[in-house]
Amino acid sequence: MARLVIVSNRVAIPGDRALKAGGLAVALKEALGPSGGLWFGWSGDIVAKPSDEPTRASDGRMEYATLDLSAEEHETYYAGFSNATLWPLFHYRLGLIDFRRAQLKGYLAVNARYARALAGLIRPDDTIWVHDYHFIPLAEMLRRLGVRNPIGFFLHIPFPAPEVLSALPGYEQLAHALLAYDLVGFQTEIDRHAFERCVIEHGQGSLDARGRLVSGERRATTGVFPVGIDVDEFAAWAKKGETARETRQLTESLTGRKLVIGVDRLDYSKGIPKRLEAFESLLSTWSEHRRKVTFLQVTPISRGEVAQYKSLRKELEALAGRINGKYAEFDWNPIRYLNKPVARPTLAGFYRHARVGLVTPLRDGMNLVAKEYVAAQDPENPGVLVLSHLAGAAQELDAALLVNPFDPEGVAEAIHKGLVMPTDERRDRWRRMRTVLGHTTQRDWSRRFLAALADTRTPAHAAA
Ligand code: ADQ
Repeated sequence: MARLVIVSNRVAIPGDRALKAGGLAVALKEALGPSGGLWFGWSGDIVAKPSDEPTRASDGRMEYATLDLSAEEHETYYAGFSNATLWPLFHYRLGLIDFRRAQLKGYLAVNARYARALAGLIRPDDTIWVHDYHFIPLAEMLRRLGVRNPIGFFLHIPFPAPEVLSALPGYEQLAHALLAYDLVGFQTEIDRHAFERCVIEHGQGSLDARGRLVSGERRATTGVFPVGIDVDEFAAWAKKGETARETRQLTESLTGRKLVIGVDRLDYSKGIPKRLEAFESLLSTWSEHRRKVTFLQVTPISRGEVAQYKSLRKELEALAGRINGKYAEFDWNPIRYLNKPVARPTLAGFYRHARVGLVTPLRDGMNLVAKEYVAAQDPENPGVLVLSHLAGAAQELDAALLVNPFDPEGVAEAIHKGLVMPTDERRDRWRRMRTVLGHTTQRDWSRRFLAALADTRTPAHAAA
């Protein structure tokens, strides 16, 4: 069987504790799952003189190859261009972009170094699957080094509309670089369409009769592959977690109060300040919930070295403190704000106990927390998902209470509705969402993507 080679910024080497709270790591582990393969990316280490020779490791059928970064590469490629330019740009936050030419140069140089190291590891029958915005130019560089294997790209975050993308200096090259992949996959049709528009409207390519984007020798198929979760596993964790020690401690501490839960990496795309404002608005408008409801927001620190993330952390600490100061009683604190990761099976138990799951990103590729919250519910007594219509997950989970995350009063109204919703309506909404989750599990996601990638190389497809 052909070997699968996965490329992503971070590689979840067994025992690496730094990778606990991230959607991509969770999604990829399953893709490589039983058949194994090679996982290539950054080791997570910053060293004075990084070697161009990858460090190899293996675990059963899984092989790992990682490269270290220099401090300058980490600053320009990772913290700079990837996370202070592409991340805000792709999440429609033009005001947060901090573009520097030196960072773009560093991004291209790291991609080139990765391409050279990876080209040395590739076997003729390998299939290569590249993940996310850190590696947009990788296929173009691999092709220049003579790699002819099928190469697919999946974007876990949104793809911006052309009007937004064009704020990036050199955006044309970036969009064109994606055409060097055989398959470019997106979370939603909105993202796929935005990419197609960028390529066509800015003159980098055109559509052929098979719907592929064509530019010179390049022919890229596009597709929509919403990332899913392992629903049964998560449901089993939640059931078990219901009686786990941490869940018991949590429920005992609530002394009968209803729980509202939010779980996110500390990231400005997740809309956490507006969410806290929404909870404040709930307490001020529906005073009957005071002392009756507790909001638990679990937010592990992420990208702590990037300036915008540092200031967000300060903002949230101040906001949670202010709201608690305003409403807390000697025996009740409205908001419990945690900065540490919680093991996913424990989170599952917490979700199951929460009457409302609050998932209100200002923009999100998919948002796996929304899906996990649904999977974790007790079918007889399910909680209510309040979901931003700007998360990719809203394209599938339309039986949630959909909200606009920029409207704290509207979100407060939805939380109130969730807190008082009759059991029948909760069950009905939950059943509809649970059915949808069953259609796009994590396994389906990788299978569908890899089948579509293989398809791009069949003679029927290759013939224009
Ligand atoms: P993320 O932005 O990291 O992922 P998300 O999809 O919500 O966001 O996934 C987060 C994952 O980390 C979930 O599995 C969650 O359980 C876990 N997690 C979050 N907070 C945690 C905590 N406090 N403790 C432990 N685990 C925690 C990116 C994109 C998303 C896309 C995914 C997958 O930004 O839009 O859904 O990739 O494609």
